Amino acid sequence: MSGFFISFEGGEGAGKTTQIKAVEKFLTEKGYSVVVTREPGGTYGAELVRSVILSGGAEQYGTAMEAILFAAARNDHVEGLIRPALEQGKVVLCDRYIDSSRVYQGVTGQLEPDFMDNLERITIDGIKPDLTLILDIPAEAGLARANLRRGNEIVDRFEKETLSVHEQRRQAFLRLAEEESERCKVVNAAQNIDGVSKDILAHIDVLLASHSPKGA
Ligand code: T5A
Repeated sequence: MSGFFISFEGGEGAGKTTQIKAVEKFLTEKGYSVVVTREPGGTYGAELVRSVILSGGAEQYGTAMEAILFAAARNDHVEGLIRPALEQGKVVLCDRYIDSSRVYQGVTGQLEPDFMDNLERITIDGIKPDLTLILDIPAEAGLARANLRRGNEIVDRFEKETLSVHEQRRQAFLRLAEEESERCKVVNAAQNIDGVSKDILAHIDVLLASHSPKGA
């Protein structure tokens, strides 16, 4: 692998999509070849699975089935887009990845750690992010942003859950960051957009200093 892989994680409305655009601009201006993608989704098949999951179409089959669907979408995404891009020396910026499954399905979905670990291992087959930026914001503030952005559109499968569930997810992301502190960096996402970007770019500068992909 000669490229590198950055994932963006956090609760609803934390600002991941907004910040990915800023990072894409920053890296492109430096001459990197950048691929921006998202989960669930990113490939044709995974986008189909995305619409089934986020519409709530799989909820009736239970959390384990949803986790398997996320994994199926992720495997298609890894093999169809992420791994080939990394092999070509590109930088992949992904809006959510394994940590969202760990938190949403594993922690608040209450699935067995062994089940989640095995599913993840088989699904990603070694493709782990070099850097994961966890955008941290109180759940209420993130949901308020997500509500503003959504306007009249219907609230999705996961956004509709209670404030307490969203706050548990926030705490779970923070625990993950402690457990994998080399890979995961927490950024205060409650600041204004420029403040968040500044903190994110500081982490990316550290990554760039230690990693120079082919074709950059
Ligand atoms: N999921 C996903 C799982 O359960 N398991 C998994 O394995 C995976 C991969 C995906 C859902 O699926 C779940 C998690 C999610 O519930 P999604 O539509 O992709 O659904 O949802 P999110 O990733 O949560 O996307 P959001 O759009 O809600 O949040 P973002 O991308 O974090 O926020 P963004 O950038 O769109 O910003 C939201 C609004 O806030 C403003 C923006 O302009 C925008 O209007 N904003 C700010 N305002 C003030 N200050 C700032 N610093 C701001 N930054 C952004």
